[in-house]
Amino acid sequence: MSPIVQRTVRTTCPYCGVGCGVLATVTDAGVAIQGDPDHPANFGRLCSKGSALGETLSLDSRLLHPEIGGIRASWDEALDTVAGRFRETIERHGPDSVAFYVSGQLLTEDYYVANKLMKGFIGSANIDTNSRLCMSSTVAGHKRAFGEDLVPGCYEDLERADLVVLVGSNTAWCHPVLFQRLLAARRADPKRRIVCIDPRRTATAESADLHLAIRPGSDVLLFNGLLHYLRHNDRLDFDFIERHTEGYAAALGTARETAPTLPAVAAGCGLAESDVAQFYRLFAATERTVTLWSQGVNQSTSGTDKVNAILNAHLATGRIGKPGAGPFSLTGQPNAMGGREVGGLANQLAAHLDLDDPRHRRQVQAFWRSPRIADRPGHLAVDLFRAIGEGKIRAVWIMATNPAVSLPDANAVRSALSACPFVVVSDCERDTDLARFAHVQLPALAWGEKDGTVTNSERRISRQRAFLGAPGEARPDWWIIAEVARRMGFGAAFGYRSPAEIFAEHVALSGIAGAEKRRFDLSGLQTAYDDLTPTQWPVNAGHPQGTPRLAFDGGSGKLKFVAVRPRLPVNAPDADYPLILNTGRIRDQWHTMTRTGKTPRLTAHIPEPFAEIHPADGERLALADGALARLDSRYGSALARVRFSAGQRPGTVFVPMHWSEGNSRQGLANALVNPAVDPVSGEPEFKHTPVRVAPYRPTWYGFAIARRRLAFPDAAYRVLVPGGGCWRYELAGESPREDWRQWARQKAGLDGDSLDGWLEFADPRAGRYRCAWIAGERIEFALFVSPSHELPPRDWLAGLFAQDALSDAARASLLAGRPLSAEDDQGRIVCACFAVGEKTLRRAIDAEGMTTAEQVGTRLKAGTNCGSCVPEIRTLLAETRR
Ligand SMILES: Nc1nc2c(c(=O)[nH]1)N[C@H]1C(S)=C(S)[C@@H](COP(=O)(O)OP(=O)(O)OC[C@H]3O[C@@H](n4cnc5c(=O)[nH]c(N)nc54)[C@H](O)[C@@H]3O)O[C@H]1N2
Ligand SMILES: Nc1nc2c(c(=O)[nH]1)N[C@H]1C(S)=C(S)[C@@H](COP(=O)(O)OP(=O)(O)OC[C@H]3O[C@@H](n4cnc5c(=O)[nH]c(N)nc54)[C@H](O)[C@@H]3O)O[C@H]1N2
Ligand code: SF4
Ligand SMILES: [Mo]
Repeated sequence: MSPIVQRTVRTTCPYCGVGCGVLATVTDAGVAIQGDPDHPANFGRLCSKGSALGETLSLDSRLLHPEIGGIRASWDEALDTVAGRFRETIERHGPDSVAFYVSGQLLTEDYYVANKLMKGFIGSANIDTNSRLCMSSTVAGHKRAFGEDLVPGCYEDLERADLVVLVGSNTAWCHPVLFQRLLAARRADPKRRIVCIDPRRTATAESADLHLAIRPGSDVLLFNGLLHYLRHNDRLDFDFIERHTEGYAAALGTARETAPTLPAVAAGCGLAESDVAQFYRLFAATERTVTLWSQGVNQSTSGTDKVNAILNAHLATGRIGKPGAGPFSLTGQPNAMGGREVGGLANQLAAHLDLDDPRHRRQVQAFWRSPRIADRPGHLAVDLFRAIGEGKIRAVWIMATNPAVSLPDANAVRSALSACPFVVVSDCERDTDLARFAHVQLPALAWGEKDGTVTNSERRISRQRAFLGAPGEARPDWWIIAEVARRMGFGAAFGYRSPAEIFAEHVALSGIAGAEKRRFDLSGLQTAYDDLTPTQWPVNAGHPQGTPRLAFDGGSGKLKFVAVRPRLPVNAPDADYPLILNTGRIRDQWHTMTRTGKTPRLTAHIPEPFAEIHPADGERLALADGALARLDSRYGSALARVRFSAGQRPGTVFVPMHWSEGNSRQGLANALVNPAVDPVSGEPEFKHTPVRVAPYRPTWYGFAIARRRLAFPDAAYRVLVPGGGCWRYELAGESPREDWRQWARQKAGLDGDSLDGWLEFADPRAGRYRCAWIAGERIEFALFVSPSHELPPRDWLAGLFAQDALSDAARASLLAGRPLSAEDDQGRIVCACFAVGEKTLRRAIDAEGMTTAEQVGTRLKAGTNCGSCVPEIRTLLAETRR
């Protein structure tokens, strides 16, 4: 790490779409990270992931040089190879035989250049993005209702609303700082209400005033029922409907027909009538209502219809674009919104202009001075990889996303990639699951090294600024793309020298969009790029300071109701696959874990892939809490640690999306997920796959902890968990083993016969084995094996690796796996910021009779920094009370 500055740099968090401002200070001891008190998204707060950013900057696993066929190459060789192969493929098979697959984790400038090269110069629209997996149902729903992809509201609306309805959003874990703002607003005015609609009782649901554990996929029915209820109870804003909307009668007709009565809705949604009635009454009575949604809505085969069902309720009540009232789609990735602005999806053009509008195409082509312009949509993500598998696409360039892990039916994606004649991967990391398929790997700059802009969920553009120098030969993505463009013969249009020049071009193009009556318009932006302060678009002559809220006061065409019919997910559970697999996120991991998975502080909360299931289902299936289960779908299989949870809806099982083959063996959720997509948006149904769950019965369970990374080709299940100064492996194996000592000593790297410092307990008849190796005063290695999953907790043992000298007491209890004194046993980490464990919390709550999270905070500091663990502390308090 070579510090280029010794001052504090104002930048933006690279994780979620909240888009928090970050102050990064490079010191000799590393990079200190703080929330930016002046940033309007977070006012100084950061969540557990944001505050651990300084711990994710190591270069250990980075890709630092271009590689061709896994061998280091020069930039010239690599770029010429990419340009040459793309040109050749296009000459032989036409522009639609190549594709880019990009990401909402690119900066706007990178994204802009990629889109320009593909749509304007290659002349195909085969550029799609991981936002297809994320926001595309919302984009499609917005376009149907507003004619443009617009988020009308802003974060402040959440604080001014009297009712916030969270649909399919685990905000507490996935947009934690925004959730903290929401909870603070409710504390300030306890009349405010939060309703959470989610099949699972999530941390978000725990904090809500009302939780509707909806039947998966039935949201359209619930919101059609709401529209019908609002009409029936005369709560509609007919003035607004008349003046600003069209299509009301048809939408209401369909709502009446499909959601005729409250009992019918409650039955269809699997909810208690009284709960549905309470939600409807609250919504009807509360003028200042914000409905906020994310992936429980989008990632569905009726995702676009779910979005429009929600929008219909807001249009019918005129609650849109007003302080404290409006529909609000949360974006996931740091620059999901920026990608939408540059037209990064295969069915968009650029700057909110339309691919299917010949005038728009002519304007963009003239602006780009490009030889051609794509005139029909390209392949959408899932379909794109199918086209690769079918040989229709023969060269693909993947940037800042890992489709081998994050696309549904991952096994099919992997076979498509291995059949593809030419795969280019731009990434910061060297050894991802995707890298194995790459013919050329291009090293990209990472967060902290690159410069550009991102746009958050409330349309706010912020700068990401570099505070570290470029490591190795890594380069910014925009530079890599522009160099390939130049080598393909398009140099004149790609001669950028800085992200500022690209941004200026993007701003100029947005002016054309503004003139075409698009709300997306940055033409009024006056500030110099380097000084850009967080600004909400549109920024134009009418709104030189930006626009917090988009008013719908006529002028830009009528808003449209869309008549939507409830549909069941396309793949229904059956006798062979009777449970519904739901997938999503956990609090402290980000996607495929390339950054968050490196930090012990963030892996401590939930270290392993798990399958959360209702205890009644679990017992019926002979599963045991803490043991392993095998999950099978029509597409593939996976292993996961069983977690019984009464908050899981019976008939469903939840598995996190994060684990890859690289950090687990058989922990990949998307090996199971069906590739069904929404017919309008093409977004995959990640939340609903029929599966079968059964006990997995290995011959042995175990874990190993070592100071260096180890390989376990002989374990059928393996999960890597980084610790402070050690690596831990959760293991299970199918082949019986007699020679545990030999195996352990080989893993520990010991070849002599000396048993100096070797502690061991073996009970071969029972299949139990435990050993530890102490060199001098320090523990170097430990292995625990048992025929059952019941092994000692790992946190205490792993903690010993952080010590330079073991105490006598620690030595004495090493093989017990437990400290002699219970006080030394923290248990699983709950508060990642201050490393406070579950057992410590329970003991303190119990001993001191604590009843509130505030008391816990005062006593143990837990929950007082980012607050992400407060919902969990509340659960512990409630359990202890019981
Ligand atoms: N910690 C963390 N935060 C993140 C990310 C991360 O990886 N880790 N990723 C970011 C990204 S890219 C995104 S897109 C967002 C996603 O943020 P969220 O959408 O909040 O996260 P998910 O866990 O994918 O899914 C949300 C919820 O949808 C529920 N759900 C499933 N089926 C249905 C249904 O039929 N109806 C309803 N109403 N709900 C349903 C699930 O049970 C789940 O709790 O998070 C962002 N923030
Ligand atoms: N089962 C299931 N699957 C899902 C989801 C789900 O809910 N369930 N959610 C979906 C959603 S919403 C999303 S957004 C996707 C996310 O899935 P992915 O986009 O595949 O996940 P990431 O781990 O964020 O991948 C980012 C990659 O880009 C690299 N990278 C980071 N920064 C840069 C950069 O600046 N330049 C370059 N070139 N590379 C960079 C990282 O090292 C990493 O390898 O997953 C989707 N998949
Ligand atoms: S909420 Fe957390 S992950 Fe999201 S932007 Fe803020 S600090 Fe980053
Ligand atoms: Mo996402």
